[in-house]
Amino acid sequence: MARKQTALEQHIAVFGESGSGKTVLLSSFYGATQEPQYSREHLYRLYADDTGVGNRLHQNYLGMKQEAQAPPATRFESTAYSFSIKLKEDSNAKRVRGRPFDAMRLVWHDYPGEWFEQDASGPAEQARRVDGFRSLLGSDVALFLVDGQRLLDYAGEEQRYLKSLLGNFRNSLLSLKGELLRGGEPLIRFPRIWIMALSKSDLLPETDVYAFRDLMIGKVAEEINELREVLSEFVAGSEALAVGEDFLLLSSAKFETGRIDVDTRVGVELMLPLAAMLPFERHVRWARTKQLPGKVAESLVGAGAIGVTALAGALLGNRRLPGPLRLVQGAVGGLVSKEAVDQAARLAGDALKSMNAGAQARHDYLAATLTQFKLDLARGEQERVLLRSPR
Ligand SMILES: Nc1nc2c(ncn2[C@@H]2O[C@H](COP(=O)(O)OP(=O)(O)OP(=O)(O)O)[C@@H](O)[C@H]2O)c(=O)[nH]1
Ligand SMILES: [Mg+2]
Repeated sequence: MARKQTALEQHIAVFGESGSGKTVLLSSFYGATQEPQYSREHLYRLYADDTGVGNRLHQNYLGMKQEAQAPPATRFESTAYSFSIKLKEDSNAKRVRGRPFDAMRLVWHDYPGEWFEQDASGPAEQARRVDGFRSLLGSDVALFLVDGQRLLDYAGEEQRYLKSLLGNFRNSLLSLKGELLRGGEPLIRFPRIWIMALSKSDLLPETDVYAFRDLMIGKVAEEINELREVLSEFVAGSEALAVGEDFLLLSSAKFETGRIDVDTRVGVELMLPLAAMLPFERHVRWARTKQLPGKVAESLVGAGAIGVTALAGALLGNRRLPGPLRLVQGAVGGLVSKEAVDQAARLAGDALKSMNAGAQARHDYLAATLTQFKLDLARGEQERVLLRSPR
């Protein structure tokens, strides 16, 4: 009997001033997934839900790779790009039926750089901005880009750039606040993880993620706090909010004269694991360690949140495990206990590696992919490209 197709959808929102590298990042991310080696090295394929959009991104990528041509500026566009992740064929029909979801989708929201810098020209433009912003409120993770080129331009007085970057964004948020919060009611659904990401990090080869964090905290701790305060006015349960606690280095390619090397990248491969796993880990931890208002806890980890139990079930491969991991097996939808969700979110180190190896060996591509995402994040931390908040 055919059952309804369900997709686990993860949204990510990318904020950055005009020229900070958003379109190149998206094109580099997507283009690499279309290379022949990608499907050899991964247990899934990724494609754009809209073929035309996919071709355009792929074309951007090929333009860089083959003609050393960066994609044209897109400063006025606010767009959501939807990608589907299709797992390799699993021959075990029973397991496929038992999957808590059949597909994964990544929705990438590109926030136009221009909105950062200029006030809306009139009511129509303002309405467009409010709509654009509202569409990305479903994202759990937001990436806030700090432009490596601008840091270089302001070497020695980086705070001048950083203060204006954070200040402009804070102001643009404030100008949308009245219209976004109808009746002043704070939002339950809102990006709660704001990662500070250094784009074009290839221009600053000496800077690892710790140095980037130290620069941000050293120069603009106050402005980060102010941004956190403004963001916390938008959300219900602002204890469950991490602004400037996670850091990431990004480089979409190495830009040289006459050549753009798209194979030399930093952090781009972490975008998918971050979107898929970071909210899961964080929300479960918050629910455990913080006193959250009922509605907020429910939206983060309750039955209403499609992600958490489904993801935990899939990650653990719906297997019966010893110790505290007790899974209610067999039920379509991958019912798992609260403890199992907790364990799945905390899974790390050797236990994670052996779960991943086990899933690969039994060709459970869903569990293998999700555990691989967690391994990827751990490797990103080891390589000092990613720094996750300990909170
Ligand atoms: N060195 C280096 N340069 C980059 C990188 N990514 C982007 N650039 C440069 O930055 C320029 C602008 O990048 P875009 O991706 O178009 O910027 P954007 O954020 O989309 O800008 P708007 O569309 O105007 O909002 C590119 O043309 C490249 O020259 C990177 O990873 N490394
Ligand atoms: Mg752009």
